[in-house]
Amino acid sequence: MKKVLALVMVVVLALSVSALALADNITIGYAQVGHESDWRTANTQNYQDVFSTANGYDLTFVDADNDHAVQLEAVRSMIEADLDVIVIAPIQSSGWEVVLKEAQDAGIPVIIADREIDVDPSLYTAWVGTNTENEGITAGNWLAEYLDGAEANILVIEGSVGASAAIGRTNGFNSVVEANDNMKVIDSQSGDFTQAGGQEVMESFIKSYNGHFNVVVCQNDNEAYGAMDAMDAAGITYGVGGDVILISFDAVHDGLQYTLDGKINCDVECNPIQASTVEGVIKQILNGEAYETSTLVTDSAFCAPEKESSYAITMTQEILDGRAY
Ligand code: GZL
Repeated sequence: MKKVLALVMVVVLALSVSALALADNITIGYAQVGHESDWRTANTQNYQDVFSTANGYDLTFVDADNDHAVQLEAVRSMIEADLDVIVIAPIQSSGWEVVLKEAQDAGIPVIIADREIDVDPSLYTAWVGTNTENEGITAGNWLAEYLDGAEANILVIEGSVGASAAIGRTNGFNSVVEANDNMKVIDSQSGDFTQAGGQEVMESFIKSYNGHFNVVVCQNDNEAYGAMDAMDAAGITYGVGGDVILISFDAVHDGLQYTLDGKINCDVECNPIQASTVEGVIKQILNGEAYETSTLVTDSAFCAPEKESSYAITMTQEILDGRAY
């Protein structure tokens, strides 16, 4: 009987200690875009690693499955729960004014992460993300240099409609196309940042333009994997020595493996490992310290080991082996 009592006492003590620990943990909400790509998977894992209970956080994570209405609802439930901080990776750049005002009225700091939104910056506390317009410019500059004046009929498989990452890459890339008379975008459609979407759009492009295009730009690696499947099925060669130049974005592991293998000619990086940067800003905000309202996560670009470039790093096995994601 005494042993049972002692065991019960130990369990009660352990539960109360863990409850106290949780009571001291910072409560964070992360309203995530979804699970549409390898990039997103790496970004989610990074947040779960950094904002762990062991690190002093109580993370409320919601995967909004690329549905803006679901994401708004998730943010509202985080406001209702009176979390210490809310982080949002916005699926789309519009439709945020009302819910951000609700968070502000509730006195909850909001950090916009990864992508951007079209609201007055006074409606949120801080932003941490990448410059996707610059990524588009890098892709365009790499292509212009690689073409060296040769004619380019370009097909673009865009990211999710309304996502700032798609808008930015499109605007950046097109600004370079407009400055180069030998480059022309003959069509662009959204592949929704997914492999299935990339394959579906590429199949449609092949039906419409087979034999009349020599460049395909995919706005993320998963779309590129789908486009490769579609071109393989149609007997269209791509990459180094192929009929089609293939450009991608994200530079996740498999995308860089394809770049090293010469299947992808150029892969422009977009770094998903952002959680520690967000954590630093959160700590400053909660401690009442000065903080940056806008923090850029830097990225690079990689090209196949065929031709040196001033806009991209030539891929090597060593670079691939050293990648975090
Ligand atoms: C970019 C990020 C994009 C990635 C895609 O910052 O928002 O969303 O490029 C992901 O892979 O789906």
